[in-house]
Amino acid sequence: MTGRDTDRVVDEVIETIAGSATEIRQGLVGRREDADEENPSGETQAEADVWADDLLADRLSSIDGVRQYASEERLETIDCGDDGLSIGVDPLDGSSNLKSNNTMGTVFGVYDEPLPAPGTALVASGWILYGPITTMACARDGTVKKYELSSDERTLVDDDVTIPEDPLVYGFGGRVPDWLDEFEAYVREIESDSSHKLRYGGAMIGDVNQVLTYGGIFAYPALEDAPRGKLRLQFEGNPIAYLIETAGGSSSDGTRSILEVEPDDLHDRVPLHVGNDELIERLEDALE
Ligand code: FBP
Repeated sequence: MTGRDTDRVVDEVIETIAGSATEIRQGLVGRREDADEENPSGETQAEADVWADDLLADRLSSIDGVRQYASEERLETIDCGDDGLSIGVDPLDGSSNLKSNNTMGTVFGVYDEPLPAPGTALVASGWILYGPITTMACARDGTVKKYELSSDERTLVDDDVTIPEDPLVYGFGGRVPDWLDEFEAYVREIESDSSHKLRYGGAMIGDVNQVLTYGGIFAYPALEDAPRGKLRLQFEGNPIAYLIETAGGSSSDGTRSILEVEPDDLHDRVPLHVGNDELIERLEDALE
């Protein structure tokens, strides 16, 4: 694909996801129950997970220049062309928050290789945050932009989002008794700094968006019984790492940037740590 074709397809993907967001938000009403099915990672799906995945699969796979659609909610990729870009999506991140009506998101990555691919193959990534208002953060061409979305408009509210220098918030997933000792010791150090505040909402996008807004660190780490953590590399780890790194922060799987992790399988998991450089450096030192 030429650079110009890539730009056109990325534009269309971003437009399509932005244009679907308010519809997805409204479609959550009446779809908060479990769907009696499991996703490929063995988690129970909500009706809304399956519905949002079908909606995005239809729309994104019909864009000319998209070769593959893949999501956390389906085992196999949808192959729609021999050439072009591949889209990896978590249609509803944090869908266990549906029941309690708390924050959720949609995450996407646009890769210029067939999936599974490493994060170095990303040409764009982003997320929708279904908060009190619907916003979109998007990374491409070395810049992160933030938009507010309404049913028919995408309004640019920040054309160069960077992670604030002084870290303020932290949030860590997984049960504390399941954390590795080295990770727990690191957390205690972060907590002991009185300038840091705990923020954890059970939806990665909500928590990572706090880090992007205020500075700090979010992690869903390796656990005693889950050495690769919980979050999926193609659909969550890579897109989040790409966006946070583009905004001037860092990502790590514990030893290196998440973008350098080579995938073995479409549904691989990865220990995820993202935030200010200094906090990620200290984390890697602590886990050594
Ligand atoms: P889903 O994409 O299946 O919702 O899972 C991801 C997630 O909900 C993250 O958003 C969140 O950080 C994490 O799982 C919460 O997991 P736990 O419920 O184990 O704390």
